[in-house]
Amino acid sequence: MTNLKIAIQKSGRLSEKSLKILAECGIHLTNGNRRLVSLSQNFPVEVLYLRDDDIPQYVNDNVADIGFVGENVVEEKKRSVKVTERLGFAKCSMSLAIPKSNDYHDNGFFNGKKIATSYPRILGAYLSENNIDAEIHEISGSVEIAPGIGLADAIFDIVSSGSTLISNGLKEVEVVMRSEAVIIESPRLNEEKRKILDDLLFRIRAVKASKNNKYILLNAPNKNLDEIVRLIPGMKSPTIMPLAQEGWSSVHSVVKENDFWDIIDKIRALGAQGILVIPIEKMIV
Ligand code: PRT
Ligand code: ZN
Repeated sequence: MTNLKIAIQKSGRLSEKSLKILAECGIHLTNGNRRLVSLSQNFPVEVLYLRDDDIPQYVNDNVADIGFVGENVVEEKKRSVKVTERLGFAKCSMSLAIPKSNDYHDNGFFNGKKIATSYPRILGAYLSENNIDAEIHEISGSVEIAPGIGLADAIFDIVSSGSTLISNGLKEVEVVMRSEAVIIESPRLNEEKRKILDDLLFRIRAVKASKNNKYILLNAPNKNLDEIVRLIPGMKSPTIMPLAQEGWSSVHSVVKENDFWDIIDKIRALGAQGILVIPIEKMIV
């Protein structure tokens, strides 16, 4: 039987969340202790545990069929893999940072400077696009300490909260790219594997949609029903049921998490009461 081989980071920032997505898709893995490979008894996949830097290469070479990895790593490794789905976690920027006491006006600052990074390819592309003549100093870890010990004038690294920069006396001055975890796929999937991937993506999208939406129930005065329904159109249209109390209805619908507070204010102003908001576990649109 064919299994879709999924590469996941063995241990690091992406590991838990990648495994959680599979679990939320109802995929149970045996031997969850991440030795080398886990199999699933209820879905045709097997999981390979790798260093994140190796994932694009393994997917490119068809050792794995798909991989869960940061976009920054995909960009740096430049293999012929395709980004299939964005996963919305491990969000970060790839940024240039300099000692906070330096004046900065524009990226011309970097001309003639030495920049330490673990991402020479992304940085190199940025410098040449911007006609900046700087020296790239490649180091594999603790990039943020390079200016402090006189190894470089600036750094190009991952920034998320920014606290690592602050504690090293640096400031972010240019965001070169934004990144999040993505699924990449091999350029050579056969039909059987493509079908498994499509089934997996169907489940992943249902899980993602459920997280971005909430189920909402409320009581509304009938005189404002039309306006309220316009604000919470739901998936097709809301369910409306009469309340025992004359002149009132119960409205059930789905709202987007991002629009939520804005909508709540508006429907309250239209007289909605007893508003209940409930998380959705899976959502098939
Ligand atoms: O061992 P392996 O090679 O598999 O793992 P790794 O150590 O190379 O990677 P890991 O687990 O640290 O990160 C995996 C991926 O998570 C990265 O490639 C990014 O796509 C993503 N990611 C998201 C981050 C961060 N946020 C992040 N903050 N990766 C690293 N960091 C580092 C950053 O370099 C900084 O030094 O965390 C530090 C703290 O960041 P601040 O700004 O929050 O202080
Ligand atoms: Zn790594």
